[in-house]
Amino acid sequence: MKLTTAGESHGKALLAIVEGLPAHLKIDKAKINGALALRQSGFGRGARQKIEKDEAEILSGVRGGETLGSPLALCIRNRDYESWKAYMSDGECDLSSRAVTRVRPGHADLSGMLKYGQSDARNILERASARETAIRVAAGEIFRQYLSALGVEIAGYVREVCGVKDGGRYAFNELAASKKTGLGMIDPEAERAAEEKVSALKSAGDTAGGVVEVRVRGLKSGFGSCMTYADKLDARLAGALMGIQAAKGVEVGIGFESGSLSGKEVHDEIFYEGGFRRRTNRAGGIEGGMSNGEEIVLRAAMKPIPTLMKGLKTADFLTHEEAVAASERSDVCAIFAFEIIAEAAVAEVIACAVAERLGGDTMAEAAERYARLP
Ligand code: EPS
Repeated sequence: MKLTTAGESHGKALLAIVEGLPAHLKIDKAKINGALALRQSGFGRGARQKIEKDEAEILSGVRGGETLGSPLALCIRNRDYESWKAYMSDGECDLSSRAVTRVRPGHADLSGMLKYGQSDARNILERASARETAIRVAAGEIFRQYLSALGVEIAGYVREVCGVKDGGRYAFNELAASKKTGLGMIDPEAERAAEEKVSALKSAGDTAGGVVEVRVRGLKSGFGSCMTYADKLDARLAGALMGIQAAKGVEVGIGFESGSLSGKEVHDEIFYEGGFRRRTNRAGGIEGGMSNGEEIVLRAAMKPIPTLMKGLKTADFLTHEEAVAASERSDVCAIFAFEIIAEAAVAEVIACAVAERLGGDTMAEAAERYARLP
C-alpha cells in the first residue's frame, strides 16, 4: 500500500491517494471525520481551527461503503481558501501582499527559499505547514480500519507538555481516556498543571511542545524485516514519526534509557507459557527489526511551535536587516493534534508492512492469511 498527499495550507484543498487496498474493506466515514475533529481540538490551538471544520470527501475507490481495490482518493477542502484565493489562485493573483521575508526560525522558510530559489517564504510555508497533517489523519483512519478488520488496534496519549510529565503507567484500554482531555494527558493533576503552563506561555507570547506515546496492540510477530535495514519495522516507524512536522525525536520501548542500563536490565527474557511470552516489554515490541508479538510502544517528541507571537530575532531575507520573525496567528501548543497525527503515521506504516506480507486482493484473503500466522 502507498499514501501520497498534496495540498497547500491556504490552497483549495488537501488531497490523498491510498493505493493497494484490498477490495471489500468496509469504510466508516463517520470515524474518519471523528479523527479529523479530534485533530482540530485540544487546548492551545489558534484561530485557524475556528475557521476550518475538516470533513473528508471520498472521491474514488469506495462504492456502497466498501473499497473496490482501486486507488482511494480523499479530499478535505480548506474553508480559509475563500479569504486567500486572491493570493493563492493557480492563475493570476496578488503575489506581493502576503509575502513573507522575515523568515521564521524553526520553520522551513529559510532553507526552503534558498533551495527552491524563492524570494517569498509563502511559496515554502504553504506546503511545509502542519495543515497537511489533516489529510494524513484522514488517510490514517483508512489504514486503521484495515488493521482493525484484522484485530490490530492503535492508541496513544500525551506523556509530557513542556516539562510537565504524566508519570502514570497505563494499560492499553486506559489510553482512550486521553481523548476526552484538553492536552491529551490521562492523569488529571498533570493535565491541570500542563494547561496552566500552556496558558502562561500564551500570555508570554511563547509556545510549547511535548512528548507523546503511541502503542499498537494485536500485531502478530514477524512484521518488518531482519534481512534488509530499510525494511526494519522500527526504522520505518521512526521515519514516519520523524516525518511529522515539528517532530524532533523518536524512541522505541525504553529507547534512550537502554544506553545507560546493563543487558540484564534491558532485554526481555523469553518464557514458554502455552506460547512464547515476555514478562517485560522494554524492547517496545520490536526485536531485530520485526514485531515480536508484544505491544509496540513508540514515543515521539514535538518541538515548541516555531511561530511565536512575540517573534524571535531574524534577518530579513531580502534586506538582510535585523528583524522580528513574521507572525500573524499561531497555535501555542498543538501536542494533542500531534498525538492524533502520530497514531495516523503509525497506522500507515503498520498497515503497509502487514499488506506487504499478507497480500490479498480481498479483505477475506488478507484476514484468512493473518489468522494462519503464528
Ligand atoms: C501552521 C500555522 C497555522 C496553524 C496550521 C499550521 O495556520 P495559519 O497560518 O493558517 O494560522 O493553524 O495548522 C493548521 C491549519 C491545521 O489545520 O492544523 C504552520 O505554520 O504549520
